[in-house]
Amino acid sequence: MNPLLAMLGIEYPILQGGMAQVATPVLASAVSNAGGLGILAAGGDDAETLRAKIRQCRTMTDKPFGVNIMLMSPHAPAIATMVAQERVPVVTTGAGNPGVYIPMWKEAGIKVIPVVPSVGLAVRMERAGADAVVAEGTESGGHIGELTTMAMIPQIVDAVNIPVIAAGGIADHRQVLAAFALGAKAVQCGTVFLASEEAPIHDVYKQKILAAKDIDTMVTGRRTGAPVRVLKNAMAREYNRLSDEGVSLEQLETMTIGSLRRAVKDGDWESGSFMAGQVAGMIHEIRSVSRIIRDLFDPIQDAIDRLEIV
Ligand code: TUI
Repeated sequence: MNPLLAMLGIEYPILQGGMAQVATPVLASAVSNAGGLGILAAGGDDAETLRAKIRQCRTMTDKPFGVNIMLMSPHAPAIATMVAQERVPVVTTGAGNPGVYIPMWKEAGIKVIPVVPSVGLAVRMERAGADAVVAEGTESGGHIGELTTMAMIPQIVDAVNIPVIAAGGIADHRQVLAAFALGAKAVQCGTVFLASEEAPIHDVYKQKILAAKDIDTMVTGRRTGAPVRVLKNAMAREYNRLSDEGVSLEQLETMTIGSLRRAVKDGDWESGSFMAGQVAGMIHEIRSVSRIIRDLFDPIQDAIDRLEIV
């Protein structure tokens, strides 16, 4: 039996990525209702805004769901306390080390699943009491580390005793099976859910995902130490040009946060930041969340079951 299904109270071993401004109650409840673990993204929300979203999500699903906390947000400390008060079933974290919050979350009965980009951080998270880790490869959209999913997953699987969830570069059943072959016990997907009927994003964003080819993502901000994978557009090239010219980190960060909203809400291809993973090139149709999840697992369920015996 897959240890994560019982731990998280889900039917399919899949988590939805915590995509800022995209992972709303509508998307998260759709994923949970389809048997995966939906995740509400805190993004840049303050604690009370996010609390309202948690309560709204509870009216939309009876199933468990999680909250993703972006640790670079100035609201992260207040949100960390709020999710403990609300006793959300699962917390995932990104873009930092959540170690200081883990005792409080465990005390509240929360399952804690940090997203990590390396073996070192995975080991530290296990020691700090994490229940599982998401190992997210550089194929992913948004803020990324250096290692690929293929190289990183087996190294983390060998280094820790908690379940490892693979993320980055997973959009169809072949990649899910590969992740399980590498030792992952579940997958986390983001980009494939952007191209869902339920994703609350501008239609231009969905169409740009469908039109993307394999080489149509690029990484901005490598120089500043906050690399972010996005669809290639004028905005992304301009960001890197300014970054190369030495524009301040603060200015660049402000530009990024505003530009994500312009992509998600306005579909502004000129000045929006369309975060997406390298798998955008293999997504060709908009499907329901439930269809996406069934397409990811139904063709390989027997193969996964055989792998688990090995
Ligand atoms: O966090 C993500 N993906 C994100 S966050 C985000 S919002 C943002 N926008 C602009 C700049 C930066 C962030 C968009 N997409 N994925 C999980 C993730 N976590 N990827 C990499 C990491 C990570 C990196 C360093 C996790 C821990 C870490 O530790 C550093 C330390 O403190 O040890």
